[in-house]
Amino acid sequence: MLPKRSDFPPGFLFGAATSAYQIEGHAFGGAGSTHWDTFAATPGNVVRAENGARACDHYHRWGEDLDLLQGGNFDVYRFSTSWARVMPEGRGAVNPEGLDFYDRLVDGMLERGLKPALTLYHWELPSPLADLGGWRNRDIAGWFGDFAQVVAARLGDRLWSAAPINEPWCVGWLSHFLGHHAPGMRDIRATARAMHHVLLAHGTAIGVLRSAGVKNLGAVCNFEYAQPADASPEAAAAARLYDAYYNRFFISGLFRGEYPAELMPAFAPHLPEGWQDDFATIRAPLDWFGLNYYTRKLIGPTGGPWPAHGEVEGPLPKTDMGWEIYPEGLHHFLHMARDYSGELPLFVTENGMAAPDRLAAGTVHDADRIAYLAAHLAACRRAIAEGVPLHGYFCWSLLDNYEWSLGYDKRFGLVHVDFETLRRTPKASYHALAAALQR
Ligand code: IFM
Repeated sequence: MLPKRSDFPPGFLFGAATSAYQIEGHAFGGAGSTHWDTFAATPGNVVRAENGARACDHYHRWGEDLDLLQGGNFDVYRFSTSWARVMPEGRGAVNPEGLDFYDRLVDGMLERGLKPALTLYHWELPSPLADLGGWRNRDIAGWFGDFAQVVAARLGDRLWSAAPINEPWCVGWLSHFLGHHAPGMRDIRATARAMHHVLLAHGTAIGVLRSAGVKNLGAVCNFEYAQPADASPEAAAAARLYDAYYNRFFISGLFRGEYPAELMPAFAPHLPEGWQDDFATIRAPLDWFGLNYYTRKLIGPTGGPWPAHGEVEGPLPKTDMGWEIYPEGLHHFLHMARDYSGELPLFVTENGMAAPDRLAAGTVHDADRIAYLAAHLAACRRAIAEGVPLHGYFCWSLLDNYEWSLGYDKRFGLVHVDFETLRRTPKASYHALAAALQR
């Protein structure tokens, strides 16, 4: 059973989240090439080499999608701008059609009583910037600042909130060390640089947005609970290291101006020269902090080169991603975030599950998703009761969409999308939330 709106403190906000490349349809409206287009076009990277060319065709169906948010009784819509739609080359010329699209979208939210919560960058790096080294190149902080300036000038007066970059860990580690996401690199020097530059770009953009008068600025990081795979000291050390580069690197940089000590022996030699001096920019004051949370991992030692650890399959029920369902992890990270950010308002900016949803007789009975959301909302309520300043919760995601290297198979939506006809069908979870969130 989902808790009701009235079970949360007055003013607590409920939202749903999406991202540009995952839903818009990047073939439309003059958007430039991104590193996801070329990554997907390279065999072996993405299931069936699927890409975001059409996705959910949100570019043309945005009105219907905003109606769904309004009909679901949501307060806030967390969306993102595609850098390559706004600036097809990543620098220089602006695509007026792209900016017009986001302008209409923001006005459409306001007309429906939805608060626009912008993320500037959710992973579709313009290809010409990837050619220059992308996140490995320190200049990206300036390029990103210029992009932030363009978006702020056009949308800034109507945004409810803005965050520069979604999930720095994915931009850095997942994409440059594990190679699972574009640009598909597997190199420790590239990783260390990307992880640092993503924070430098974040801080630069916060400065630009603040000067442009944009209000309510935050950061969004993703967290995964790292549980030792067994009771050995080796497993404890392995989980602690995983926790350091996954869960503490970015939040520690943002709020304490330092990186976790246990990472430094392996990582420091690969960080760009003078990295310590960048914390003045990185620590730009924030108005809120957002946590994306889905699962836990059991971590044990493997031997071999650093970090010499790996995942062990866990015993808990799993989502369609193979991710264990572990709401206690969200409770843990809400407390951890408060330890770093003090009394800053916190938001769960993403939480949800992929399920093997089937459309039958016009409905999707996703009882598993309702149970997942209920368990995680209960973890939120517990943290609030313990004094954690949690101010809102966003479901991932409004729509079934492009799940990156897993293509269109993994359905995270509250609303089912038929990727042939693009027909939207609200699932049982959507209806349950709409009822729970009635004002
Ligand atoms: O789909 C992604 C999203 O782009 C970022 N956070 C996690 C989601 C599920 O994997």
